This record gives sequence, structure tokens and C-alpha cells, in this order.
Amino acid sequence: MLQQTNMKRDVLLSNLEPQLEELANEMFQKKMEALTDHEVYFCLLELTKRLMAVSGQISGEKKIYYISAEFLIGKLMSNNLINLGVYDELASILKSRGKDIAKIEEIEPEPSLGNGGLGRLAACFLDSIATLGLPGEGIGLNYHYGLFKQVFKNKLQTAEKNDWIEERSWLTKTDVAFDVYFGKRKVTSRLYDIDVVGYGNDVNKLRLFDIESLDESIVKEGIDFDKEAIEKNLTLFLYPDDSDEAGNLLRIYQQYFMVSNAAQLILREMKEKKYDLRRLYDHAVIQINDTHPTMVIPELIRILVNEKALTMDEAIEVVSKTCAYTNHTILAEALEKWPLKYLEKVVPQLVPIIKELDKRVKAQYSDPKVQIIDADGRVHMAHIDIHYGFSVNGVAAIHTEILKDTELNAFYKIYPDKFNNKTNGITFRRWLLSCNRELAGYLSRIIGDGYKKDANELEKLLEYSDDQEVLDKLAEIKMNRKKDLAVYVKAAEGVDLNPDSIFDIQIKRLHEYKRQQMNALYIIHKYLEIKGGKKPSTPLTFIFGAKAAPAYVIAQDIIHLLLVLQDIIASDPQVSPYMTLLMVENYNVSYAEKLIPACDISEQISLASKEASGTGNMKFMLNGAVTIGTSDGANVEINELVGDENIYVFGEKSEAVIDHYAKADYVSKDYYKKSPVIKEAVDFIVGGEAMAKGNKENLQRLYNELLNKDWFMTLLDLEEYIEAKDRMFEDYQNRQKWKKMMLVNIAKAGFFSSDRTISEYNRDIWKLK
Ligand code: NBY
Repeated sequence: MLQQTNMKRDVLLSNLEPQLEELANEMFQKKMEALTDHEVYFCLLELTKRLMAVSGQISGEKKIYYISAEFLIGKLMSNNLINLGVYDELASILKSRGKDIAKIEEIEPEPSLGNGGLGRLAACFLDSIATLGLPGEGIGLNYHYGLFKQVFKNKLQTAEKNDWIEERSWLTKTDVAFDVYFGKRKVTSRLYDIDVVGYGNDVNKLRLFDIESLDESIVKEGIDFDKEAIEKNLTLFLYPDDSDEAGNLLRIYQQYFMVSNAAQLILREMKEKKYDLRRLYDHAVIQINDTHPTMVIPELIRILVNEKALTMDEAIEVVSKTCAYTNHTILAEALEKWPLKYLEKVVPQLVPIIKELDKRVKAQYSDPKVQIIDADGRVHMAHIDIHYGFSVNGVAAIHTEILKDTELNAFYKIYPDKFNNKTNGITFRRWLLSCNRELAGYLSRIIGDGYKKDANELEKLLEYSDDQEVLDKLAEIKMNRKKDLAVYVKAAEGVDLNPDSIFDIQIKRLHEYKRQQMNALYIIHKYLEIKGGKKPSTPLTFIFGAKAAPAYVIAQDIIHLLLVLQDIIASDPQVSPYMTLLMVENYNVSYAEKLIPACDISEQISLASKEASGTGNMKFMLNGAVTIGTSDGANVEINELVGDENIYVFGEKSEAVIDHYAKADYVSKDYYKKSPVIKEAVDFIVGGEAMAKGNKENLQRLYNELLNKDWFMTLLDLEEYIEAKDRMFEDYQNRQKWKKMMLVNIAKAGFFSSDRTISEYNRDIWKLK
């Protein structure tokens, strides 16, 4: 059987050109050269799907099921072609027909099945799981409109639906459908699969469940719809607005729908393979990505007891040995705590199980911090995962230490052996081979192709740290990417970027803890300096990309401030030759693939202790950007790898920050009063220039927040940030020094390959063959 598959694949692979011609004829009754780019895209899509269909499906005695509310997969065409090893050949076939593969890649719509780092991590992991030949599946939901599409109107973010599913797409409709019960209310699901091909041809699947009765027409204005029409709305949007009860209930409906389908899929497979359910853990390991899929634990226990005749003790033991939990945050507000009342409304059948789990905890431990149901009747989802799973991992060394020492210390004392660290990683196929082909090709020329399979081989580059030709070439490639970005941005945003300026980039979800507002205050400071006659030696370009949760008011205000500043700077002839600010619209994976290779300075400036890891920091480093950052998340490990001379670290350390919270002794106004520089920048927000171009309400609210609350301590680190950034801009003038920093950053990035991360998950948690 395998041999036959291989044969078919070989035949297909050696006949790409006739295959494409045939598809052009079959699908559009045209010769290839007569196809529109869109039609070429559909032919390529079909060809790629066929190639994946005849590639080897990964199988084995035990499988990892990675359940996640998000899979931020991005466009798939070029990555699939690269992983299948046919990208170059197809590019040249297309070229011979007058087609440009880069243009054709642009046509693919980007699914927005994720929000940020957590979702993108899941996508990188799928790539690495397949690349390492491990049997594994992602399980999630097929949101038709994904996360919203961001559109700026009057310098404010508005939200529209992202209609990404076309008639022809990567999704394959399967004949798998399950009944899902919300109490007595029954709905029917439908499974869609997306093939995930690893580097070197092995194929796994991403399994996305949809609801059969979905009705897209209920979405009226923007992203508004009837939140109570569950049958019609369940898989419309990722993270629907949860500022009211109906929104919260809808999220619970979505989560249960996801895990009920996951449980049925997994148990069906066990049955097909005639495995003993009492030894589920020998054949399945479930990784719970953040708390969103937590209900899979009580759901599996419920099924094993009610339908498979296991005793409660047996079911709890089996499930606990099957499930592992990844924590991605220490922010209390991001750790889900569903009121038991809500669960009673949506999934009454789980409530007795959750109460039983809670009862067992209460019988053994009196510490209120480790209870599942608290005194206010709220169910702490993470606590279910920790008590009834066999592994708890953080996503960067410092993050795991904080979990153990502080946030989850009470649990660590009970279960020291469950806790482990898995520092995040990124797939180099997408974040180097695909997004920066010139750099990848050049690296292959000097250090060989080995780094593509073993990322640590990037260190061979260190031998060239005094080789002028190599240093110049790295700078030249960076310049090429900056020029590419300038062309793209001109078309997309109508903004001119100067490739000779320094590109300083902060792209990530908008959140106060990530401190985009601190960067904005720096920019105000610089603007005022330039107006005062102090010009930077090299012009500066500040780029932001970020979506803000629609109900997160201050985040909207920060976006507003950035758009106001963008306008102020652009319309000031005294300043604009020296400085540009651009907030790109609808930042997404595709945009990241253009921004990251073009970046000189990578902004990783979260309040220490708050960014669990970050993964953009790794992508920038790999593409030769130099980091300015706090001692937070994976920045700490980047610092250890590149050494203090190749990174700009500033700000209070996490211990000091945690101490401020414990003592509640941070008063932002003190910093404002003490420092004229800070005061000047903060006051600008409500000054005449800003008010003339912006909305009083948004700006005043942000100003008040910074002065009177500033929960994420923006002003605490502002002066040090200004100092570090100014020093960095100065150092950029020393081109030789800068080029060497670029080289070291690239050379040391190998550790952050998600292949390394996944090997560790497998070695310590999953234990697949
Ligand atoms: O996960 C991110 C972390 O902030 C980042 O530091 C880390 O590198 C990354 C991967 O481990 N977390 C993240 O992206 N979280 C979310 O997007 C998210 C989404 C929804 C909710 C909470 C967090 N929610 O409560 O609904």
C-alpha cells in the first residue's frame, strides 16, 4: 500500500508541468498561459491537494491530539509547496508561462482562525509535528469569519467580518458528523480537514469542526449578530464579544462544541482500532492549549462513565493520564473562571462531573487557592487542568519559574513533578525559508543546507563574523526586504516608507501589558526633540500592527493615539523628513511575513513578568533584527544566547515588578511629577495638536488612565526605554558593529526552532514513537 502511494507520488512529482496543464484544461478549459492569476491559484491549490493526498499519512500506536480554540495557520500555498519540495520547480514552470508565483501567492485569502501568539504557536507546532514524523492532529473550530478584520475609520478601529472561505479552499469536507448536546438542545457538527504537510512530505491533519445549521446571513452590521441563536451562530466568529452574559454563554457553547467533537472523534478512533479504553493513555495524549479546551476533561470522564461503563475512579484516572495542559499567561483576567450558573445553562450534563472533581479536591486540600469551584461559585478552568492532567507547562523559562514560585505556587507544592518548561519555538520553514527566500538561499550557500533540518547549524555562521563580504551581504538582504516592504506598504496603505531609514517595528496583539503606549510616548518625545531642532542622524520609521479586542476600551484608545500621531507627524514638514509612523491596517500573518524580514529593531517591551514568552521576538531575531526588550518571556533566553552586547535590555526585572504588585506601591503620578521628559510626553496626549486631530473622549481617557492607574506600569520604565532606544539609534550609525549584531542574532536563533520545542514536548510529555 505504502509502495503504491510512493509510486503515485513519484509519478505526480515527475510530471508537475503536464499535471498543471491538465488541471488548467480540466478546470477552466484553457491553456496555462491564458489563465488569470486567480485561476492559476485554483490550479495550484488542486495540484497541491493531490500531492498531499498521495503523500505518506503519518501513523503510529499513539497520537497527540492538540486541541486549541485557535490555529493561526496563515496562507498555506507557499509553505505547502516548500514542504513538499516543489516550490522552485513550480515557480519556474509558472515563469515559463509568464506567471509570477509571488503574485499568485497574494491571491490566497488568509484564514483568521486565531488571534495572536497562542494561535500562531499551534500552527507552528502542527508544522513541526508533521516534520518530525510524529502522528498528531490539531482539533479546533472552523470559524467562517474568523477573528474580525480590522478597518480604520476616523482614526478608530472598526471590525468587519473576514470572509475567508471560498468555494475552492484547503478545507476538505468529510463525512464525519456528530451529535452534540447542550443539555437537551441538540446540534449536529460536520468535520472539515486540512492536510498539514511537514518538511519532507509526511502528512497529518488539522481537524476543524463546524455546525451544520450555521446561518451566515444573521451577521448584519459589521460583526453584530444574534448571540442567542446558537444553531445559527456557533462557528461564525472566534472570540465573539464577551462583554455581556449572552457573549459569555456563547463562548462556553463554542468551547463545549469543540471538546465534545474532539472527545467523540478520539473515542471513535480508539474503537476503530479496537484499543482498550482503560488504556486510552497508551494511544492518545491530549494537549490542552490554554484553558479554552478544558471541558474535554469532564466530558471524557462523563462519556467513559455514562456510556462506556467505567467507574468514576477508573474514568478519572484514565483521563488524568491522558491530558496535559499548557499555560500561556499569568494575567489573572485571562485565566478563565466560568460561573457555575453559566455552565448549568449551557452544559448541565457536565456539572455533576465538575462538582465531583471539585468534591475530591476539597476532601484532600483545604487551601482555597487550589479549589475548582470557589466561594463565589466560579469554576477555575486551569485548576481542573492541573488537578486532572499529568503535565503543566509554561512557555519560556522565566514564565515557568513564575508559575512555580508565584502564580501557581500552591499547585507546585502539591504536584512538583507535573510542572515543566517548554520554551516556545517557531517554524523556520515559514519564518525564514518562505518569508525571506533570499536570506535562506544565502545561508545555504555559505553554511550549507543542514540548518534546514537541524536549526542549530545556524551557528556555523559565527565563523563569518569578521568576513566583510558576508556582513555586507546580510545588510544588503535586509535592505532588499525594506525596499520590498516599502513597495507593498505604498500599495496597501498609500504611505511612503524610506528604506534608508531605521525600521523599528512593534507588531503583536494590542494590550496594555505589551506597552504599545510606551512606544507611543517615546515617539512623542522624539517628535518634540526634532521640533526643537535635534535631528536624528538617520531618519526613523516606526511601524505598528495590532488588533484590539473590540470590547477593550483602553486598547482602542491606544490605537487612536497611534493614528493621531501618524497624522501629526506626516503633516508636519519640519518633522516628516526625519520620522514616519505607520500603523498598518488589519495586521495578520501575511503582513508579518513582510514586516519581519524588513525589520532593524524588534520591539519586545512588555512589563517584565507579563509576557509569557513571545514568539515574534524569535522571528525577528532569525531575520537579523536586533531586539530592544525587557527581561521578560523568551527575551531572557535570547539575551543569554546572544550575550549582552547583541541585545538592548532595559527596565525593571520581574521580581521587582511582582514586588510592586504585592506591595501595591506603584504610583504612576510620582513618575510623571518627577520627570519633565515623562510629563511632557504624557501631556502631549491631551495637548492642542493631538486634540485638533483626535477625539477628546479617547485621548482624555487614555491620559487619565496613564496618570491615575497605569496598571501595567508604563511610566516605570519610560526613561530607561528612551535611553536604551537612543543608544540603539546611535549604534546603528556604526554599520560594522550593527552588521555583526545582525549576524550573531541569526546565528543564535536555532534554539528557537519549533522542531526543538516539539522534540521536547515529545520527550517529556507525549512520548510518541
Ligand atoms: O501565547 C500568548 C502569550 O501572550 C505569548 O507570550 C506567548 O508567546 C504565546 C504562545 O505561548 N497568549 C495568547 O496569544 N493568548 C491569547 O491570544 C488569548 C486569547 C483569548 C483569551 C486569552 C488569551 N481569552 O481569555 O479568551
